Amino acid sequence: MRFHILTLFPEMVLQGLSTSILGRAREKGLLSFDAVNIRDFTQDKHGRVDDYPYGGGAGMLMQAQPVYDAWRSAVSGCASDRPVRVIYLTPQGKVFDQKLARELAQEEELVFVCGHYEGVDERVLEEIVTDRVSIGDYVLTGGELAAMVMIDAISRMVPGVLNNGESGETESFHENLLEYPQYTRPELWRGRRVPPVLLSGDHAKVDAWRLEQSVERTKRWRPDLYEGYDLPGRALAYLLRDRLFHMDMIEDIRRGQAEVLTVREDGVIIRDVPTGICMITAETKDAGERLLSCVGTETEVFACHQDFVMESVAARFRKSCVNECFQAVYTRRQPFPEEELCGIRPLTEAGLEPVSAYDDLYARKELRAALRGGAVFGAFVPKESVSPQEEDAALRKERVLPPERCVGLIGTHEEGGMGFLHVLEPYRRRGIAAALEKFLINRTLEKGWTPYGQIFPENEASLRLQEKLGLKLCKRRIYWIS
Ligand code: 4GM
Repeated sequence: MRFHILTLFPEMVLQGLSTSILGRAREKGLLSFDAVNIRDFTQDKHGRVDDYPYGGGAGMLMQAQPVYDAWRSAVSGCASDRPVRVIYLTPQGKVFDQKLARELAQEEELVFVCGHYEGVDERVLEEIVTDRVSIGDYVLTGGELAAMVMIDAISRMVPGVLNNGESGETESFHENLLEYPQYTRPELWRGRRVPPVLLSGDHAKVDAWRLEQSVERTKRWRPDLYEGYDLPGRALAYLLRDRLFHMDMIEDIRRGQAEVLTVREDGVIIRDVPTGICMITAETKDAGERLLSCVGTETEVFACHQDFVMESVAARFRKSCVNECFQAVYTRRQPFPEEELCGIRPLTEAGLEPVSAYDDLYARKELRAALRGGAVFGAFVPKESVSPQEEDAALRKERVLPPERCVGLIGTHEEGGMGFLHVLEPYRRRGIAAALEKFLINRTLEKGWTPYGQIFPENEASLRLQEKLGLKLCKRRIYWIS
């Protein structure tokens, strides 16, 4: 990786980067440093590169032309196929962090512009700078130290720079945690002992202790960092306190399709990534409001676990269409015996035609999405008779009619719940709905998931079916609002 540093003090930068790990990486050819002296590009016969600010004010500004020409010179030799990123170090920039270090370490070449005096003529910044970055909320006498801080953090992410074979990358799990305390010999120093667990030789215990220390330190010293730590794990710990009620959110996280937005002591909000649906639970109206404050107005659908949260959503996002549901969860792990009552097979969009009786259902875009995703199953029975219209259609399209008809269906909503359960009127009361649900429960269990569904409180037939199949019903309502 090649760094170009535009500066009035090239020797300061080169000295700082020539020792220790970065110096060795440069000798190995992994890194190279090109310090470009901005003063070499002045057109002033006295070698000046600064002047007074228009409009008055204290101090001097670096002029545009020498900076621009220094940049031209630095990038003239770059063979890169895309424009080289140019970073301007300024207290007004976006604050540098590990994420940006990781991102910049992917580049082949980088240019750093180090300002002095009171800053740099805005026009050259507009012309060449791609990223304005600050290393923290304080002011330095020049941009050089800030550039060197960034170069150090970026370089250690370049493969091979750290000699111990480590990637320089912390595990993503540890990303938002502070380091645990470390100890070396002697065991006893000025009356202070090394924590005994570290001498126990029990690696699992050592790991657990270190994690606990990291978590405690982060909570105490960097609560801002802790907010982003292990969001899925912390969300699950909260939601599992009321498992039936929160199974929709729990499963969304476990199935790996949730983005956990915020976890608080008194509530959780997640987004189902495939659908964009937000699911939220909160203990108080205030907690709900705080959770909702991190959601953009683009969200179309919310699943709220409390009426007061639903009211906040209605007020905040101007939504009014509300559906209330109970949640039923199949908490046993055993599958049902596979029955031979009727054939159950995946239903595709092409399979729509023989089931025109389901027009109302198919009008729902969720069902069409589920069909496309292969998440819908049909119950098929032998055709007793073929209507003249069906025969006619088959002849026109020169294809053979299937010998069966689809008389019922069930599917999995994109966000995870079982649903769409429907059986044609003449085929009801013969156990087809139960067979369909047993079938889908078995398929869901095979994936290692917990089957659950949401039922309208007035759908008594479905509530009876859930009870018959042994699902546990949670009678607290979930409010869908869109
Ligand atoms: C003002 C404008 C960067 C000052 C441009 C540079 C702090 C940071 C300077 C400049 C700086 C920082 C030089 N001080 N927080 N001083 O990253 O280049």
